[in-house]
Amino acid sequence: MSHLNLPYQNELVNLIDVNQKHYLKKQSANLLDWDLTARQVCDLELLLNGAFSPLQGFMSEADYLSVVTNMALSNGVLWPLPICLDITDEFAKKITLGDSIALRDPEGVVLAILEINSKWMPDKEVEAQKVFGTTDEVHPAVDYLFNKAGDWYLGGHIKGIELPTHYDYKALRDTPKQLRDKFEKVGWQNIVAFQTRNPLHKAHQELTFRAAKDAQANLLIHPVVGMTKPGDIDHYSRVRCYEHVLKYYPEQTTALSLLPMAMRMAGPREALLHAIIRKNYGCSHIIIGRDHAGPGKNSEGKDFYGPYDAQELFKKHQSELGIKMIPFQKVSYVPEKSEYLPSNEISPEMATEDISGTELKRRLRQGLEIPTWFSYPEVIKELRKTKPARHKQGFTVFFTGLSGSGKSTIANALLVKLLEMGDRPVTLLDGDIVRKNLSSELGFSKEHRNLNIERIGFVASEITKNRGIAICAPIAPYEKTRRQVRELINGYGGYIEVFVNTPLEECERRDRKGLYAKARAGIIKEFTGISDPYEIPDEPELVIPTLETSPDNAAHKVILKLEQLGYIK
Ligand code: PPS
Repeated sequence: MSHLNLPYQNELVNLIDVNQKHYLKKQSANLLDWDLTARQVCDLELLLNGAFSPLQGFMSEADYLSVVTNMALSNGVLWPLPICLDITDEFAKKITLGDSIALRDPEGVVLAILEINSKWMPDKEVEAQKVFGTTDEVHPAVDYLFNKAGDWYLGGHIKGIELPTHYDYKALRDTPKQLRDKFEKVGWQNIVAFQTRNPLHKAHQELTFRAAKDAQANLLIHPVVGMTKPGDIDHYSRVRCYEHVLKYYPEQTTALSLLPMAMRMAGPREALLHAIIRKNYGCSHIIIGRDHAGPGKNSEGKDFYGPYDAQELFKKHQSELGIKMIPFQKVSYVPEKSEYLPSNEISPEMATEDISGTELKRRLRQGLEIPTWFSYPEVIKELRKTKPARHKQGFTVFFTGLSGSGKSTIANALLVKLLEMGDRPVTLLDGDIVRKNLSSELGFSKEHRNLNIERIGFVASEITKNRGIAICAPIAPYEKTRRQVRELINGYGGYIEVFVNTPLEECERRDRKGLYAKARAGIIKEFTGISDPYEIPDEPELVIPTLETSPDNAAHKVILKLEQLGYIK
């Protein structure tokens, strides 16, 4: 792999002057538009502001293949992860090499023009295996690659028009150049970067402060606020926590800046990307801790990467990176010393205390005590606000089952019981009601059914996010769509799937609306259970066999389940 003395041009490579911007904006009006996904907006921002330097656009096929297989661009420069623009099949058909397209943010603002020099269909299996070391869809990046990313990639040079707009925490956002200039102004030369996607607790403060002291350097807390691991604490709460913790560092030693990156949770390879980015932001060192950028456990319950794999890979490429690693072991609290120590400094006879992420979540969920040795009172207060105990969170009860299975009847009985309790607002999104209002133009093709469920999921997620209760009762015949709704809502509160299990013969015997008769006669096409599939839920929280359960009793079972899960007290 080629070694470069000055590998990264720390410049705002793609930004342009006002006249050019005006010209490019005019030009973009005649171009085909691509609406960027949330992840693509993050990637584009780092391309435009120089954080991804030396990249000057989305990768070509040659660079992509070289990165996937050799972890280097085709010119030999170290680069760990593919940064390509994924597009749909439909959009790919409209593209010819040499075309330019306008890249727009979700509000329709043109951020850049992409001059396409490469268009290809990636082998996603190979990409997953080589880049992430697995094809297990529990890995967030593999899930994204297989289930969310488009089937085609585009590569090409980018002409930047403007950076994505952020209305939040403007004072804490810096481009690499701005941050380097700040460092220069205050005379900071040795700077240790600390990458994080979690709130900081006492262990982190100790670890980072120690690292900076050892390297005789200043410290940059550089949290990712673009996209992190699904289920992470939202960045608003985290930034409030970072600001609190900042006060615990000696004055003038530490800076906080936000990084609008989309993480892949790619462990060792991602650690290298984190280093390249921090080098571009002017840092001389980066802390690489235990399980850096780790995605957690795979579908067999094993860690995707070894705890120190990232440090090992970093060591191999240290000379190419131009930024030094400060490796860190896991730190634990040693009560007899009233301090945190890294595991290599803890002798076997010393007792230690730890609170894992999972344990912290459990304590927050149940409103239990969190010891003062673990965190700061201001941080705990923020976390309790954002992750209240379950009985204060919103949740969605999602009934699914055949037409006539009894979903609406049970949903209505549940609605009444929850209204009687009266501690949270309750909304019923029944299949028929939704089809009359939200989805009045939709039919029953697979595409329309999915759209219908996605809409219900979206509304329910908003209700859940705002701490209300949503009761949904559509047929929702497809497992994949139900899973998407589950994932969406789980990020905001509870999701309880209830399979209303009534055999087809019984639904047909009841036939309250006379629809089964019509479906059998071929008058209604694509009727669930008759001429269209119903996929039995894989792992619902509750199954209600209606042949032996009255609606009232069924609603009661849901209440008991909610109590057991802690959503009602
Ligand atoms: S889906 O698949 O989830 O979008 O269906 P959903 O919106 O819940 O359907 C609502 C009601 O539409 C009636 N209906 C049909 N159901 C299934 N297949 C076909 N082709 C169809 N045409 C009309 C049916 O009465 C559904 O109501 P429920 O309450 O489930 O009986």
